[in-house]
Amino acid sequence: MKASLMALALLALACPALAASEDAPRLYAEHCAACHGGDRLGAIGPALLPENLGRLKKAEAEKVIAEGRVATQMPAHGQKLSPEQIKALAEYVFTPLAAVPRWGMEEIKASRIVNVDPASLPAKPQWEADPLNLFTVVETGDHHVTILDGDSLTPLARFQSRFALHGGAKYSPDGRFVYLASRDGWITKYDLYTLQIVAEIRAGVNTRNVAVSHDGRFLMVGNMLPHTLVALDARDLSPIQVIPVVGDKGASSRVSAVYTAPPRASFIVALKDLTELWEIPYADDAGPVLNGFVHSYEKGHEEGIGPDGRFKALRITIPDYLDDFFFDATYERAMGASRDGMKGLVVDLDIKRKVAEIDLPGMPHLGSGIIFRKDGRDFMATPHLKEAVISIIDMSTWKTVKRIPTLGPGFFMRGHETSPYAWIDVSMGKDKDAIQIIDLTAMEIVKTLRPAQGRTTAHAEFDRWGKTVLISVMEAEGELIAFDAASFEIKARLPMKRPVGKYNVFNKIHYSGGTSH
Ligand code: DHE
Repeated sequence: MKASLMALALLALACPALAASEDAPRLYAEHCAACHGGDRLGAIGPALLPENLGRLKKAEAEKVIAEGRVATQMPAHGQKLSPEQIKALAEYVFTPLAAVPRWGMEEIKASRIVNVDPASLPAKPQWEADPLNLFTVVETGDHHVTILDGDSLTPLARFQSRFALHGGAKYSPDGRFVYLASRDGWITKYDLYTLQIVAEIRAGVNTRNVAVSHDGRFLMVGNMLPHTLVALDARDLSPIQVIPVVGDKGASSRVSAVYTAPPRASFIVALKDLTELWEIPYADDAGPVLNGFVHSYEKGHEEGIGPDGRFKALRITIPDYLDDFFFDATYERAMGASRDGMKGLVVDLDIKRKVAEIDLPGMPHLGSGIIFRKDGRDFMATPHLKEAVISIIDMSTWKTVKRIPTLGPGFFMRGHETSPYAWIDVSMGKDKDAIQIIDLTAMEIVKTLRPAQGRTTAHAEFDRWGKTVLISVMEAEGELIAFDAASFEIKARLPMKRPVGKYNVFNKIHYSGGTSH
């Protein structure tokens, strides 16, 4: 024993990297735990888990440890730690935890912060602007959110957000409140009328996204860690129920996405590790309806899931795992992107099974797709994360009617009921500074813009009238560029810190076919 310890010590002397990696938990406890939590689940700093670090590369993590992060409380450690120690720490935070951390009702409840009694809020906006033409702009560069007046293109407010907000901001049905989700599981409720945070709660350790019921009463949070869905009361974010995401054979799963299906009064949930799509009804009469429904189907195919409580889920067995999905205009069908990235599945939510396959290679980012009407029919258009193409699918036949070649693979796509054009980015390819505009009638690209040469430019969003389009220059010292939607001329440039997404109140609360929900 003594000999092997001695050998290790000698080896460590000869190899500082080995010494540092052996020491990583101690280094973490000494330099990181106070802010990021001894369990790496986050405290005043974000959680340091591979799932939460998302697209951050190890080399970037090393740079942050060495140099700190501007405009945050993250200090530089380059003077205190050797390069080997910094490397070991980066390696350590990218190591998955040995066991899924507990984050149940007790922990969720204890995390809730209520800043304002929602009942005490004034009935009217405390500022002059069109409340339905506001944009919520998420700036991940310094973890802030800007509330922008969509008419004057001037900010009404800017506030610090939780670390790494991700996914679309969601609004209450009247457009008054905005709900934001961070990758760390924090859900924030912000009042646009008084420009203040109403309440916050940590619903998970690593959250995928949040949906708001169309009647504004509930929020459903989909988590990756732990494997749960968490229902919240939209008024003050008090937790109602934690639903374990467990399949009929007992295996649990991460949530791929949860979205609201308004005409069904239900949440629809796709899962990363189970070949099931879940529907969770939230109408007051859902209980009895659900029970009747459950018994009318064969056990194992569909049944109520979860502990007793207000919400129960129905499962639909499907042939593949879904990473992302999208609805048709009636919300009777969900189109999902399959794991192999080769095809899309169409699942009929009423007859509860897959009804068609769509020829969709190249990992479509379906949540970013749009629906538009042409010749009296609905078409769906979607970008692909791995292919330089936009696919257009006739939603009555599920046939791909056109593949429009683009300058590169892209993330996002946007249209608007009043505009003949859709705007796409090609930010996953080498022409990451280009924005391309598609004429939806001709189904072809009519214009390529490069408003900020050499800089990553992505994510369009129309204003409520379809007259202005906002685009992000997604760089640390980035900007929001406002274009005239018809002439494609620049109307304004607003400096921002890596603005990622922007969400127009009117378009979201009216479930515009041209934007995400
Ligand atoms: Fe996103 C939305 C999944 C990486 C920026 N992204 C979403 C949604 C999903 C998703 C399921 C819909 C949530 C909603 O609106 O309720 N995103 C994924 C991934 O699987 C992926 C590829 C890997 C991951 O890290 O999770 C991924 N996403 C990114 C990024 O790297 C982006 C560009 C920068 C970032 O901040 O993380 C990014 N995702 C966005 C944005 C939206 C989004 C801006 C909202 C789009 C919208 O307009 O609604």
